[in-house]
Amino acid sequence: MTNQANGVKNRALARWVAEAAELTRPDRIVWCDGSEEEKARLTREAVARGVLIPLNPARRPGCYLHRSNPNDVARSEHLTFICTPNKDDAGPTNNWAAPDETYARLRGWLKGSMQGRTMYVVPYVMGPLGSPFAKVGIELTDSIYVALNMRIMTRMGRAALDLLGDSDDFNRGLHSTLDLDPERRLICHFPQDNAVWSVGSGYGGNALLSKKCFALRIASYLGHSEGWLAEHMLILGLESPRGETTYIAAAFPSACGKTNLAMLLPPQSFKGWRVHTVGDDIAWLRIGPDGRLWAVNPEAGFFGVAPGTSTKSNANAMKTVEHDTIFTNVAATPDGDVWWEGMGTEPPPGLVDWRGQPWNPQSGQPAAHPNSRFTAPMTNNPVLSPKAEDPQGVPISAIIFGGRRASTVPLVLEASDWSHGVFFGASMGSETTAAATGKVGVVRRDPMAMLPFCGYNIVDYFVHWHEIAGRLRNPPKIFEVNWFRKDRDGAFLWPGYSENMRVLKWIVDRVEGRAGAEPTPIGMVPRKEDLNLAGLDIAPDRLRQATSIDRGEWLSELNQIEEYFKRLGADSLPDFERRIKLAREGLEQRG
Ligand code: GTP
Ligand code: SPV
Ligand code: MN
Repeated sequence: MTNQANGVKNRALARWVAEAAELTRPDRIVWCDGSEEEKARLTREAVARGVLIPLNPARRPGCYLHRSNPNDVARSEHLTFICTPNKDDAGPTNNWAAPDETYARLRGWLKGSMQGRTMYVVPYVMGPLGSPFAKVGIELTDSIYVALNMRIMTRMGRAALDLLGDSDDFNRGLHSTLDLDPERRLICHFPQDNAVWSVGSGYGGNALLSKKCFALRIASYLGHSEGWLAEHMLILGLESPRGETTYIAAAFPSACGKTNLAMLLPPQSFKGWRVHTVGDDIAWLRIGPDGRLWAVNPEAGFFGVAPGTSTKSNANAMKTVEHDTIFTNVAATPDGDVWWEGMGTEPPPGLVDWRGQPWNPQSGQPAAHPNSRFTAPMTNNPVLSPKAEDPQGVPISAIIFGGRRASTVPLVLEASDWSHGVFFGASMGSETTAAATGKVGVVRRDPMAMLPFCGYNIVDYFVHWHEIAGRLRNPPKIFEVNWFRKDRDGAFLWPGYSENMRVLKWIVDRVEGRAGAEPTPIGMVPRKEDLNLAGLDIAPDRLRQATSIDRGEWLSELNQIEEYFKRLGADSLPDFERRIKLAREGLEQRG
């Protein structure tokens, strides 16, 4: 076995890599340094092995296409485990398995799993370099695709080893694709060891261990004990024509619009307003010395949903993926470009589908997989915030929770205070999407969009959210939104995308005390005159449907929320009980 440890001095790291190699028996160990030379070398090798397909350099310079195994195209929530010594620490929403047994089982699968393969040692930093938020992870992987994606998604290489020094405080991620057999696929978290072992999958959140595994599941556990929050949130800065920027964090479940909102291009009528992206998927939030909530985006790239992305819906994302992007499971055109449903162009003849087969438009099958994705460096984004690399992060003035709900939830609601906002987040529901394997379009409760990502007991998580308030002198206002309400024919009532700017503006105006609102039993809502609707083409009746609160729907919603909290054992949290009671009484009085 060759092992270019490059004079790595960290003994804890050297020992751990040696142990993993002893178990998995790779032919070679390659320590990634993050250099351009290394990128070129790994890319050449990936192309030679057919892992990456070069796209037409005239149309997509520096871009490649990857096709996953068709059985491995989304996160596998049923195969994801939190392995704490006590089952109760994983709580009622997580799959749990005992750590000792799980390590033993995985060791069995990993024995010799890298024979004939290369082990890449991928050191990375989550959070801006020099930030008090920053944390180091090391992923050992036998996937060259993972190594190349990690180079885009994180601050990868030398910088991480420099930051680590001789400390043993780093996330230990061990990843092996084995033979991609779903029967031998498990994503296991050991928060007490700051470790993740992921086997049998090469896809996204299952395999890029920096992302959902470390920056959400393990980080939320660390945040619980250290007094901060790791959340499934975008972060954006909204700049007014006067040049004042307000920072907003928003939690929506997977494939429910975070990337789109984070890169929003305001409509024509909003002259002088600009959105700046700080992050599109994950936020680490801490209480600053000023008593405000400060946020950083721990990532360095976007792993975004391709379908539905067009010049019309998200022009900034289209620009972001023009160069130096890895596409996964999209369709390929005969001239070496990419295509997906909702791109806004007709599918060209001779299209090859995400499996690599000629696509038949009559087949009724999509050409791109519904969870096909792009991996692009955040610096490609034309509206990247100048604060994206700020070690201190940005001060958050508003938090938005949102889901994908065909009915019930109105366009926007404002909470009366922090604890009401925690109730919004804890009780939210959303229709399932293609981002995880399983049925699509079923409403499930997804507290704070963290159901698949909270690395500890969800009831403790709710309490943690409540306790944060005690240390905030200037808490953000909290809102709930729903871009996805539908009419009887199944068409979206609200045009969404750029037009969501109108809701963002109301939110900023509420933060500044400039706009009005009307109280309802569910929350505060804008009256028609409180929203800037200039230049918006929407029938008054449709707007009314999008913003209305239906008594019957909400009484049934409250029953479902109450039942869910009971199932979790969260019904005894005094504030939740009171919120449900108050809302019910209010609705009943409305008659
Ligand atoms: P993850 O990366 O899985 O966490 O997803 P995300 O929350 O970043 O979702 P994204 O912005 O990629 O959007 C997912 C899908 O929702 C895409 O197909 C979008 O086109 C669609 N979408 C986003 N915003 C809107 C909206 O305002 N209205 C409607 N109707 N669809 C939207
Ligand atoms: C999500 O599913 O929320 C994602 C994509 O952002 S993945 O990296 O696969 O988790
Ligand atoms: Mn996500």
